[in-house]
Amino acid sequence: MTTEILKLEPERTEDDLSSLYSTVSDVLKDIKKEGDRAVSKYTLKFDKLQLEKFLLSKDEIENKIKNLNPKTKDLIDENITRITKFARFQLSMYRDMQIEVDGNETVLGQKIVPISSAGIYVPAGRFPLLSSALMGIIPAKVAGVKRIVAMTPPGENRPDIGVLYGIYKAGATEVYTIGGIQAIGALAYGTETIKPVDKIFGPGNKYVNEAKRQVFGEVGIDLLAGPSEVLIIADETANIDLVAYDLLAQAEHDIAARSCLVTTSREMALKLKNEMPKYIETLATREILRVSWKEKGSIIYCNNFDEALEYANNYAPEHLELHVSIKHREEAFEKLDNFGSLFMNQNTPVVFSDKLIGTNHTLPTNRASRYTGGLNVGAFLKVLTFQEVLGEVALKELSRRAFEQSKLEGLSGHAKSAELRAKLFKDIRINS
Ligand code: HSO
Ligand code: ZN
Repeated sequence: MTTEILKLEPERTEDDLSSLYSTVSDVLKDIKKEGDRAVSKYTLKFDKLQLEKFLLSKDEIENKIKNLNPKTKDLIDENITRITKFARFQLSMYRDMQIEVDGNETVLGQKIVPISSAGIYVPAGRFPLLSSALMGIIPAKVAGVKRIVAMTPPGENRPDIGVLYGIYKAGATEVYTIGGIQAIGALAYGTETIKPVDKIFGPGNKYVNEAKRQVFGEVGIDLLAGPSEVLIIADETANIDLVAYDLLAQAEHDIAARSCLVTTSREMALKLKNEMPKYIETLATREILRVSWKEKGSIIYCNNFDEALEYANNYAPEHLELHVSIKHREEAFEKLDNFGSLFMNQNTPVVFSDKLIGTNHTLPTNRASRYTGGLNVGAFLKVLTFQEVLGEVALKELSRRAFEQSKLEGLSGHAKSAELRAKLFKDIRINS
């Protein structure tokens, strides 16, 4: 192995998971039992707010967003157009279809149906991310979900007016100012004034994530999005400024955000190791960056490109940027298969997909890209199957086989159900 670690993020220290578990489960239990009263109680406890009601009416929303400056509206409107376009394109690969087997006597098929209600959690972190709501609401709308419930934390200047504009324009049908565990509990169990939803989507802090994990089963969930990550693969052709700022663009999210450079250029690796502090000082988010780069930044030098690809596949990052030659780009595209979203060349930074390029920015973190991709229209759809036996020849054969198998398994009810079918065949193709 010729990989050399020039800078590695320190070992992860595990949070006290048992106290997280019990805090969340206590709140959820209370919300399940006490409904609105518990939501109010925890809003007072965690958000320090005594709220009369949580629902924002259409009039209230329109009143709040009417003074949003036209430039911000234009940015959000264009994002909506582009994200919608890609979600529609993704929808086009889902089709109702059927196939005839057994000499056309048996039909097997699938029917695509949207879930009927979706809860979209819209976090309100240190920075108001104007696109976050769009990434959950737009694919829901495109999929045909009828009831789209947005929940976002209350507080001073919350919801951010731009974010609220996005929630409204993207197509939420109900908007509540509820945050954290309370929001996930209200969405999962419902309260006297809020109907529960079928599936909960959207990123959040560790409490939101844990709450989503605990309500899974009662409702569906999308994925558990943790702190943001980027891994950049750079060869000798890369531009060091672009690499440095793209690492920092990710690291500035919060002190837990992770940035990793994997490079076949030893010169670049050494230079960035030394110069990153200088790059950091050029940005207004330097206070966060100093911590996140120190705690979570890494630089890995690989002696050959294959090793760089292997390192990336094992890291399984949320975002993966390629700053490499055309030859390496083709090789990378073929061999990389663990990433939330891939940024194919140095003209295509993560910030484009964060905001507007059109692909979804809610992506798997914490190595979850080993087993899933990011949020997409398919998460709002159910692929339901059906089958129909039409002819007697097919029926006899299916009946015989199902009967025999049921006997082998000791399931006599199943055997009877199969056997009777053959005896009582009815040709439903003949009008009766
Ligand atoms: N990088 C974040 C999304 C985002 N960043 C939006 C800025 N705006 C998670 O993928
Ligand atoms: Zn970002």
